[in-house]
Formats: sequence, C-alpha cells, structure tokens
Amino acid sequence: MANSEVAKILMEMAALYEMSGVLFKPRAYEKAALNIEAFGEDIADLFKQGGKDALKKIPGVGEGIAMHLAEFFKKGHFKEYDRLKKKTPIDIAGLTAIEGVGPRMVKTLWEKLKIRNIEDLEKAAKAGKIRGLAGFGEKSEEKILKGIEFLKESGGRRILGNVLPDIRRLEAILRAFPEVEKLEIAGSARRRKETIGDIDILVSSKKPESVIERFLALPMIAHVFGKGTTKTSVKLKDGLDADLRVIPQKSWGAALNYFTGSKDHNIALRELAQKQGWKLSEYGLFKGEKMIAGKTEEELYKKLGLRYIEPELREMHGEIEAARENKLPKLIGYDDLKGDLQVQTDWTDGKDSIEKMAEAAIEVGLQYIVITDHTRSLAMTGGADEKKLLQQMEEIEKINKHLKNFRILKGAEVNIGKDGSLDIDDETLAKLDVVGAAVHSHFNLSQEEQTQRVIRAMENPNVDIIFHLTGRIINRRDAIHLDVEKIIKAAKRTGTVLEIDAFPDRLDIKDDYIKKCVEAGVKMSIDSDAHAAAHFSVLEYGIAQARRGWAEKKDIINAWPMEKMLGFLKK
Ligand code: DGT
Ligand code: CA
Ligand code: CA
Ligand code: ZN
Repeated sequence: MANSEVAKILMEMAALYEMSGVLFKPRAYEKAALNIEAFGEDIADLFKQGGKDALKKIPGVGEGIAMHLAEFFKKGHFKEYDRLKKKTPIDIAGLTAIEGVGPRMVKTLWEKLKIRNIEDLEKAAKAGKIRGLAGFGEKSEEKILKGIEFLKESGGRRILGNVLPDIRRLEAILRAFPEVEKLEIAGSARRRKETIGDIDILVSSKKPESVIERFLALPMIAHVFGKGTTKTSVKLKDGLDADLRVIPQKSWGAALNYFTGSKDHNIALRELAQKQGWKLSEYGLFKGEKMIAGKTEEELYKKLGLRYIEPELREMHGEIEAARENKLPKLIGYDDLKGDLQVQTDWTDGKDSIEKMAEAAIEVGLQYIVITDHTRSLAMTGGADEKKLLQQMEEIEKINKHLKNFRILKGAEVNIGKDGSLDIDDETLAKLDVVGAAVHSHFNLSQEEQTQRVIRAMENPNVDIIFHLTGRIINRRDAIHLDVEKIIKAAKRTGTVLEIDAFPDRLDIKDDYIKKCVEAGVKMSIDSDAHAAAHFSVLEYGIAQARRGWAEKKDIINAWPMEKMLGFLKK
C-alpha cells in the first residue's frame, strides 16, 4: 500500500465529511492526506515496525486518524470509512476525475439529483437535467459530457507527447515567478514514460507560500484539491492533475530524486542507505541528524556508491547493479539523430510534398530522410503500385539535384499480407534505397501465425526494416500477438532492423523489447512516421523510448552518418 493510495482514501474521507456537513474534520483529513503523500518513508512499513504510535510521528496524524490507519493496515479496510461510504455512496474520485467537476459540484449533484457515479451523471446530462440546477447551464452540461467522453477514451492516463508541449508552457510560466529558485518537472514525465498519470512540479524557494499563491491564481487551474504551506494539488483546465511541491534549496537533489521516482527505484535507494545505517528521504541523506548528501542528485548517487542514473532508466530494470559496477549504457542523446527513415508525403496519405518534408527535416537539423509512402494494398491512402513508385523515384532524383548537404532517399512502407507476402514486386523493391515493411491488417491472427508472417517478411532480402512491429496504438489498439524472442532472433539472423516509431501513441517497439534488441545486438531505427512537416518534432519521444530501453548510438542506425547507415542495410 503506497503512501499516495492511503492519502487518496483520506482525501475521499475529507470530501465525504464535507458532504455530511461535519465541521473541522474535512480540513484535518485533507491535511493528514497531504502530509502522508509527502512523507519520506513508506507509512505501511512504519506501522509494521512501530505500530499505531509510530504513525503519530507523521505531521497532522493524531490519535483518531492513527487508529483508523492501524485498523486499515491490519484488516484492509476500516469502519469509519465503510460507514461514511454507506451513508453517502458516491464515487467521488471517479466524478472529480471529470474535467471541471470538483467536490462542491459533486455535493450539489448528489443532493439535487442523487447522482452517485459517472453513469448517473452521464444519464442526467443527456436528459438535460443538469442545466436546470442553480449555477449550471447548457454550457456546463455540454462540458460535462465532453469531459466524460474524454475520460472514457484515455482511461485517465495521458499520452506524454500529447501533453508535454503544454507542460513545458506551464513550466516556463512558473520559472518566471520571482520567488522560484529552481524548478523541474519530476515524476513519470521526467522519466519520459509513454503515458503519465499526473504532473509533478518541484520548486525550490525561500517563500513557498508566495509560490503556491501565484500558482493557484493562474488561469489554467480548474480546481484545487488541496492546499498546504509547501504543497498543493490541482486539476488543470485540460483535465490533467498537477502536484506542486516547494522545498528548500539545500534538499533539492534529494527531493528531485524522490519525486522523479520510480517508486520502486526510490525504495531500492532507501534500502542502500539503510544498509549503511543512514536514512534517505526527500529532505536528504542523513547520518543521524547530519545531512551527508542531497543538495544535488549526482552527489546523492555518488554517496550511495553509484554512478549517476539518468531518469529514463529509473525503473528497476537492473540500473542499480549497472550503476554500481560502472556498466550503465552511454544513452543515445536527444541531438544524436542524423536521419529519419519513415516519412510520408502527399503522394499518399501525408499532408505535405516531398520538398516540403525535406525542408522541414533540414530545419530540425537532419542530414537525410527516406520517403516511405504506403503501397498498393492500402487503397484508402492512395497506396503506390510499382509504376507510381518508379515515378516517385524520378521525382526524388530531381529534387535531390537542388539540395546541398542533404539527401532524400527512396523508400516505401510496403504492406505485409496475411501470409507474410509483400504487395510490391522484388524487382522494384531492389531499386529502393531503404525498404520498410509493416503490418496494417489481420490484427487478430494467432501468435504462431502472426510471428511466422512477420518472419517471412524479414526473410525477404529486400526488406531492411520492420516498421511499428506490434501495431499497437496506445489507449486505442492492442499489440498483435507476437513471439518477440523469436522475432528478435530472426532479425539478428536476417540482418533486419526493428523500428522505434516515434509517434506518441505508437512508440512501437516498447522499452522492454528495445532492451532485448540491445542485448541481442539487433539494430534499430528511430523514425518520426511523419505525415506532415510539423511532425518531425515527435522524434524526441522516439529517442526517449530508446533511452528507456538502454539504447546507445551504436544501436540506432539513423544516429549514424548516411553512408554508414546505408552500408549496414541488406545488400
Ligand atoms: P504517474 O503519475 O502515475 O504517471 O507516475 P509517477 O511516477 O509520476 O507517480 P506519482 O505522481 O504518484 O508520484 C511521483 C513520484 O513520487 C513517484 O515517481 C515516486 C514518488 N512517490 C510517490 N509516492 C511514493 C511512495 O509511497 N513511496 C515512495 N518511495 N515514493 C513515492
Ligand atoms: Ca506523476
Ligand atoms: Ca503526483
Ligand atoms: Zn504504417
């Protein structure tokens, strides 16, 4: 049971008390919840070691709350919570997850319309019952329906690439506050996970209360869940939750490390500290009362006998051992790509011309791109047949004549049929510089059939790369069933490259598979899958994914100069 989960339950109790009209308790529970969430030790452990009295060491936790928590840790539930839920059987967490819905609104909805959960609310809104309530109108009714729709689509977690630009805008605004000394976006966003549950903003300042006041006055704040003197939790207007924590500068490194996570990585570090008889918390590394490290993350790792571990690696995939033995990878950098091997144009379903895509690629600092329009069997995209491909090759040669220090290479995204056959003849494929092949249909075959199908495509001597191997779309479509071990072996045997598709909702292949490729010596590419000039910016997410999979420059063929990249491909 994580501290954050315990905090959530106490937060819910605060809201339940609020609805029953109880005085004082809502604030007290809210305060305890915030302190528990920010507490340096796992409070379930704390209870195991010191019992109920140990829990009272947590600020804001008195006899009453400690008693409830003790009961909770022993039995998995507790009477007071059960009683409140029975009296007010409302899914507060669910309802407040909807954009624009806060506890006060939940209270009104319950009192006036007996709305208990998202389904009730959706029904009432569709029946036009919300607009009649005091303080609501047709607009708020519409907004609630939109919020519910969105929630259903995303399952609550947001795709990093869809929100990171907004997060960066918010970051820039906060950095400009005069009281802010240091600022970093921590949590899963700093680890560059595919999806994030919320944003964790860490600030160091001598005036925490002013920082919080300014933050809460920003126009993008939709709702305030809780507010303390050094911490606040809010919902932003775009539906994302954000936690802001303000700490003194001397604890910067320890706090940044703690709030970056992952939680399991934190726990492993804390255990390393304990083995030395030290104590690690978000305030620092302590020997008795004395702080011995924690002003910077680098210092903290060093003191614990470790090399510095990049945030993308902090997932307990072996990084602690590797850091101790100085065997961490030298991760591919965010500026290391020289080319892009999957680019669509207006010859098929892309938006922009070949020239325009080349100009945009030059703009972001690339030296080469491969044009890889879809092929014949994807008729809805205007997929190319042999004739159209040959025409495009001529066109590319013409454009290349006008370009300096940049090359457009000829390629295609060939479709893999149900049996692993390709929809373009070998003679034409042999004329292309780079051939990518991909699955775009028959997603439901058995693992055996699916694996054989892809391996057959790899065995074609013209196929250089498998694009977006598993076909998954995050939050929308599951991966096809593949025996990835077999695929990696076949890739090694045939010299086929596996792509990391950088589109934020693909990121296919995922980090675990990337790590397996690295270990097996299978090479990969990081491609934008751009369908418009603006899309080259997504390469960043593909690089992040590669880093999460421990990839170095040597593992990624388009981090190499063009000649070396071409030299690696099948002859
Ligand atoms: P998310 O938001 O679900 O995408 O994932 P995170 O990793 O951002 O998790 P979050 O926002 O709940 O907490 C931010 C960091 O704070 C987390 O990565 C590690 C740290 N943290 C939170 N709760 C606990 C806890 O109970 N124990 C420990 N050791 N660390 C925690
Ligand atoms: Ca988070
Ligand atoms: Ca958080
Ligand atoms: Zn495709």
